[in-house]
Amino acid sequence: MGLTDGGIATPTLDREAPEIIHRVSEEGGGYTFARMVSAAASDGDATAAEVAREIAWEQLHSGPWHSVLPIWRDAYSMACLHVAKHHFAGGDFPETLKVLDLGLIMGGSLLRIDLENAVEKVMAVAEEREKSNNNVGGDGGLLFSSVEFNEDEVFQLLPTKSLSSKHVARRSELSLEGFLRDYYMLGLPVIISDSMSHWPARARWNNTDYLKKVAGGRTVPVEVGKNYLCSEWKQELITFSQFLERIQSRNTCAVPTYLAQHPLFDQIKELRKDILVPDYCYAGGGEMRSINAWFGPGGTVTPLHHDPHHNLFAQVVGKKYVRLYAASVSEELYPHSETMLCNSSQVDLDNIDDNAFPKAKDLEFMDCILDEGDMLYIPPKWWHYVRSLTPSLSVSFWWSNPEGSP
Ligand SMILES: O=C(O)CCC(=O)C(=O)O
Repeated sequence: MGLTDGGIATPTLDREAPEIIHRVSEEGGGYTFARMVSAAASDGDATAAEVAREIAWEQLHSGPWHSVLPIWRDAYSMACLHVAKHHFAGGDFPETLKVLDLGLIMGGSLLRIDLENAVEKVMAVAEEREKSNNNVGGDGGLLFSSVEFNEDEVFQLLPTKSLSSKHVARRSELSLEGFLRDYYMLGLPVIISDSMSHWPARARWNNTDYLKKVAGGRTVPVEVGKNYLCSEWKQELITFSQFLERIQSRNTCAVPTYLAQHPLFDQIKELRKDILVPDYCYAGGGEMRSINAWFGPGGTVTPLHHDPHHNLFAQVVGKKYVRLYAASVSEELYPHSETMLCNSSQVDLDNIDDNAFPKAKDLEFMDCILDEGDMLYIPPKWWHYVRSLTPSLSVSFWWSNPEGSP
C-alpha cells in the first residue's frame, strides 16, 4: 500500500462537522459557507471547498483579530482540510502543505489535531518521494559564519552610548537557587552562558540543509520592513525555504524580513524537538505562556518595548545586541498613548530626538552582546531594544504565575 493511499484522514472533522456547520450558520451568518463546505464534503467538490475557504478567510480579515468570532477560525480550518484533501489526491504536496499550514496559523484549535496529523502524513510522503528520486542533501551551508563577522563595521550601527556603560551580569553554571536569589527575586537581568549546549538546535540550526529538510516546505508568517512601528511595515506568508534564501541573500540596504514573535514550535514539531524548556523557567513557579521564534537576517530591530512576562531569551545562532532599561524608568521613556502600542516607547534609539524626549537622554541602561549559547533573563516590564548583528535564530520563553501577575 502506498503512502498516499487512503488520502488524508480527518476523524475530528468527520465528528465535529455538523456542529461547526450549525454554529457558523446560527452565530456567524455563514449560510453560503455552510452550503459550500457541505458540497465539498459530500460531492468532493474542489471549487466549493476553495470558495468556502475564501469566505472564511474574508471573515478572519473583517476587523481586528480579537473581534473575529471564534467559530470562523474553526470554519477556516475545516475548509483548509477539504482543500488540502484535493491537493493531496492530485499529488500536489507543496500546495497541500501550504493550505494545512494556513489552517494551523489562522485556524481555531478544534481541528488542530487533524491538521497536524495531515502535515505529518504529507511530510512523510514528500520524504519518500525525495528518497526515490535519489535527492541527496546539499553541502550543509552555514547560516552564519563567525569568520564573516566584522565587529567594527557592525558596532557602528548600534545606538549611541552602546557598550559604554553598565553591562548585563554574565554567569556560567548558574544554579537554580542562585538564579532565584540573585536575579529573579530582585528583578534583575542576567546572561546565563553555557546552559544550552545539550540542545539539538545548537548542533543543527546553523545548517541550512537541515532547516530546509525539516521545515523548508512549510509556510510561515514574516514581517517585512524596518520595524513594526514604521508605516511601510507589512506581513507576508512565505515558505521557510524562501525565508532562508532571503536571510542568506540579504544585502545591507534591503529591508529585513523577520520571522518575529511567532509560535513556530507549535506549528513545526521537528523544530520543537530541537529545543528544551530551561529549568530556570519553572524555578519560581508559574506557567509557560508562549515559546516564540525570532529568526532573521542581520539588521533586524525590535524597538524599545516591554512585556508583562518573565522572559528567558535564548540565542541559538548568530549574535544580537540588547539594551535594557529598568521598569522603574517607564515614564522617562515616553510610552505611546494608544492602547495597542502602550508597551512601546516613542524614543527611537536608532535616531534619538533629544528635544522631543529630553528625559530619555541620560537615563541609565544596561546592554550586552548575546552570543551563540547565551540565554538572557529579562524580568517582567523591563524595557528592551534588540538588534541582530548577524543572521540570527533566537527563541524566547515567556512565563508568569497562574494569577497572571509576575
Ligand atoms: O529578538 C528580538 O528581536 C526581540 C525579542 C523580544 O522582544 C522578546 O523576546 O520579548
